[in-house]
Amino acid sequence: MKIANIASSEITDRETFRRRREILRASVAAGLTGFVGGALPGGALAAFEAGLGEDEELTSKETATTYNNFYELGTDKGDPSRYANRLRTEPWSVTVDGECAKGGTFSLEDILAPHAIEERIYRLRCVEAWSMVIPWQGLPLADLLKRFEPTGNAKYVAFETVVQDDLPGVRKRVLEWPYREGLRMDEAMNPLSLIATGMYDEAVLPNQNGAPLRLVVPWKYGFKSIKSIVRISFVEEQPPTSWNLSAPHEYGFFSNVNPEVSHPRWSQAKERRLAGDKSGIAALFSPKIDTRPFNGYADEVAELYAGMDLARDF
Ligand SMILES: Nc1nc2c(c(=O)[nH]1)N[C@H]1C(S)=C(S)[C@@H](COP(=O)(O)O)O[C@H]1N2
Ligand SMILES: [Mo]
Repeated sequence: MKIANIASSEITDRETFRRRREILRASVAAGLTGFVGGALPGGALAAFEAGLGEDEELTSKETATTYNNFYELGTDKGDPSRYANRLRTEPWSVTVDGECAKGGTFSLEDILAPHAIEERIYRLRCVEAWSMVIPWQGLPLADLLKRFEPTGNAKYVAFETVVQDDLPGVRKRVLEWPYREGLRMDEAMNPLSLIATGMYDEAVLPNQNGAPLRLVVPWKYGFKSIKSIVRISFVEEQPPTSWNLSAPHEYGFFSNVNPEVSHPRWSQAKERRLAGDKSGIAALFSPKIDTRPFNGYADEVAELYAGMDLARDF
C-alpha cells in the first residue's frame, strides 16, 4: 500500500507506544505490576510485553473502536460503534455462582474496588484472520477469581454477556443468547488472562469494545474474549460456549491461535495486521503477516497444553 505522507497521528501513536513501553518497563522494575506474591518471577517483563516486537505498531484507537465484532449490536463491523449507545451499562452488576465459597451478586463498584488497574499491550487475533495490537487497562483475571474462593471442584469458569432484548443484534437472533464463553481453570489463572476495564487513554471501555468488563485472552482467537460480562460461574464440566454451539466443527472450546490448524473454510497461517493509523477498511488491503502459535505467547502458555493433541482439541 502506498501512503503519500505518514500521518502525524501515526507518529503520535508510535511515540505513545514507545513511552508506554518505557512506563511498563519502569513499573515492572519497581515491582508495581501487581504480580501475585510481589516477587518478580523470571521473565516478568517478557510476560508483560509478551514478545511484542519492537516494530509492532499499536492499532489506532479509531480502528479498534470502529472495526468490531459484538454481534449483540449487529454483524457488520461498523454496527457495534454505530449502535454503541443502545447498550445500557449503568447500573451494572455481576453474578458469581457455582463452585465457590463467596459467590453473590456484586455491583461493578464492588467488583473493581480492591484492584489496581494496570496496562497491558496485547495482540488480538480474530479467527477471521485479522489482528490488532491494543493497549488495554484492566486487572488480572486470577486476582478477581481468587476473591470468590473457588472450590476444588471448580475445573472451569464460564462467562455470560448481558442480554438486552432491544439491542439490534439480539433481536435478530444471529446467535443463541446470552453469548457464552469459558476457560479451563488453569487458563483463567494464567497471568496473561485479563479483565479489561479500559483501553488506550479511556479508563472506561467504549461500549462497542465490551463495557464495562470484558475478558481478554490474548493467545486465543478473539471470540473467546467475551464482552460486557454479567455472570461468572465456577463449574466442574466444560461449559457450553457460543461459537462452539453454533458451529462445533469450526470453533472448538480451546481455540488457541494455531497457524497449523486451518478453519474448515480458510487457512489460519497468516493474518492481516490492522496497525497504525489505517482505518479498518484500508487495513483490509494491508499485507499479510505470519500467524504465530498461541498468537506469539507460546513461552507463557504452551505448557498449559502439554500432552494434548491441539489438532484434535482445537
Ligand atoms: N458478547 C460478545 N463478545 C464478543 C463478541 C460478540 O459478538 N459478543 N465477539 C468476539 C470476537 S469474534 C472478537 S474478534 C472480539 C472483538 O473485540 P473488539 O471488537 O474489542 O476488537 O470480541 C469477542 N467478544
Ligand atoms: Mo473474532
